Amino acid sequence: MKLNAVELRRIAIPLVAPFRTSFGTQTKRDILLVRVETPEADGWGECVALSEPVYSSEYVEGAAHVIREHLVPRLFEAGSLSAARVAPVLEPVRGHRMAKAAVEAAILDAELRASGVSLAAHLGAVREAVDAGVSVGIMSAIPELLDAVSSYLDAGYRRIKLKIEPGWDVAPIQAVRERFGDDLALQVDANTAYTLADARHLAKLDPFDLLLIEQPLPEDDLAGHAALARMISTPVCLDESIESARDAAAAISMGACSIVNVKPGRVGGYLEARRIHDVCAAHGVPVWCGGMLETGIGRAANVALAALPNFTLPGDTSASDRYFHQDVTEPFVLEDGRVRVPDGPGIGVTPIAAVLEQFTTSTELLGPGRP
Ligand code: NPQ
Ligand code: MG
Repeated sequence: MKLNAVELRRIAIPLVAPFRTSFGTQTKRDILLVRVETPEADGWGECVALSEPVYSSEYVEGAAHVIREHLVPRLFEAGSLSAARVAPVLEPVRGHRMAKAAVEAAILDAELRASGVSLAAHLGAVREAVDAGVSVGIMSAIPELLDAVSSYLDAGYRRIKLKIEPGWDVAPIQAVRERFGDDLALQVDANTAYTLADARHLAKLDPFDLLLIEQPLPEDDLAGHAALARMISTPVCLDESIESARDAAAAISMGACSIVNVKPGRVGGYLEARRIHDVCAAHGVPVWCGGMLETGIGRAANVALAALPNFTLPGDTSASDRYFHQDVTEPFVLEDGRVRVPDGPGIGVTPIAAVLEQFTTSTELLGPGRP
């Protein structure tokens, strides 16, 4: 496949409500979209980097820069491309996995659209719909949290994830358990907000029978997670720590986690995400699909990934209206607590031009002739 041009488009979309995590509060999403033009088809990818480097070291302006200056020139130089060759061609560039993932996703989408194959089928999906979970932000008070959880359960969500941080953990979790009962599928996400010195405090979560605790400790502290996992009964799940299939294998073999959150952006793309799925399956470790408040473009691809066999826990694959009043594609909706896996060619959804224009803050077109 030949690459004719690459468009970088920045969009700004307001969130339906502020989303607070242990690393801050966001009220809008500033997103970089990548569109590739090939002779056969266009393809779309969404970069999950946030505006600021607070979830990981990547951030949207940096991602746009590295794509423009370092990734796209290498792809044009490579001549004929396939999605499978993108990662090898970009291998000399260290890190920048979210940037690489967006570019690979766009090329993969173009390739699959050209051949009429859905991303779900290409990745090895075994389900037509996936169970939807929802991530609930930190609130200023418990009654507000209970109202939020209640409305998500009314909407049909099959699993609740509470964001936690020191000072917002035992009491809110206890309140949610008491109000909604022992059958509620409940898990928590700390986004690295604790240290191993908090192990005895985190053991106080044991009685609440959580599905998992996600990324309690800093991303580079695998040994700490292994030690913590021996001190608490809640299963430890890693998010930020896992940037590759090799990381997943290492974390599993040292006992740092028994469950893995797979986010394609964090690990450099859907093809590496599938390798993580495979390595975890080989170890008997369940995985689930994380989310980064994607628009329909990234959400469509995540839902395709979540349809693979070892995605046995509900993901942060929520409906579009969890985050946005208006999505840039046809919206993803809950049907009996599930989201349908797109079955059209490529990611199976297409941005709505007028909506895209409305949210666009800048565009640039990169061609092979550019220095
Ligand atoms: C996580 N996602 O699993 C991330 C964190 C995250 C759905 O909990 C704006 C504001 C964008 C907060 C992207 C979920 C964000 C954000 C991701 C939080 O750790
Ligand atoms: Mg997380």
